[in-house]
Amino acid sequence: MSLSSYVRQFHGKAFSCLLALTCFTSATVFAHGEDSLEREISHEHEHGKNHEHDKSHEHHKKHGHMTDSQSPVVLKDGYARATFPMAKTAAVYFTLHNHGEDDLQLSGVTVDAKVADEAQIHTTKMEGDVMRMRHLTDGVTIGAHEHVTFTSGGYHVMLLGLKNGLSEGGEVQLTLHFDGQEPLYTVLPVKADTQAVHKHGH
Ligand SMILES: [Cu+2]
Repeated sequence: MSLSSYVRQFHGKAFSCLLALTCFTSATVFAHGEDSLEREISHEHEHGKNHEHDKSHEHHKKHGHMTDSQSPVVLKDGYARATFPMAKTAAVYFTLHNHGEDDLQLSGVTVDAKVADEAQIHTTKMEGDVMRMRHLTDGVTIGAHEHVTFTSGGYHVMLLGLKNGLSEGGEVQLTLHFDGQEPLYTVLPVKADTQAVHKHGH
């Protein structure tokens, strides 16, 4: 993706992010369960259109998702790529938005032990005509008011030591760890990804 199209894409999303910011961030960070993605989306709409903040807060208090800390991190469009049943590795993709005033460091990711042994932050680079992945042990920086997309051919979270592969319709429980921030717990759906070109050498 060229820089200019990246910037255009970011600016297109910035406005809706701003509208949703006030209450949406904490709702997203602490939401969990298999319908967390749908909840995030519907709440964003709710906030954007109606500004029914009080009603939404009630909902989250009732379900125990609301806390006093306001994390600046919002995870969107997350999913894990389905694998064949005996696969030992899988890739996870999402976009992380940093609505805060300070740069954020995603320092590591952990995965539910029932799903896989380990989760690593990887980057992908072309070396000649070979695509190679590298484990980013220092993590990834998300600049203030910026977002970073984890996608096929770029940054991704790699699950290692899958217990049963990942089948479409399943889910993956991940915890994202940030320097100086509350961890972000999220449950992502498993989806078949027909456009992926990601190959793994693990
Ligand atoms: Cu990888």
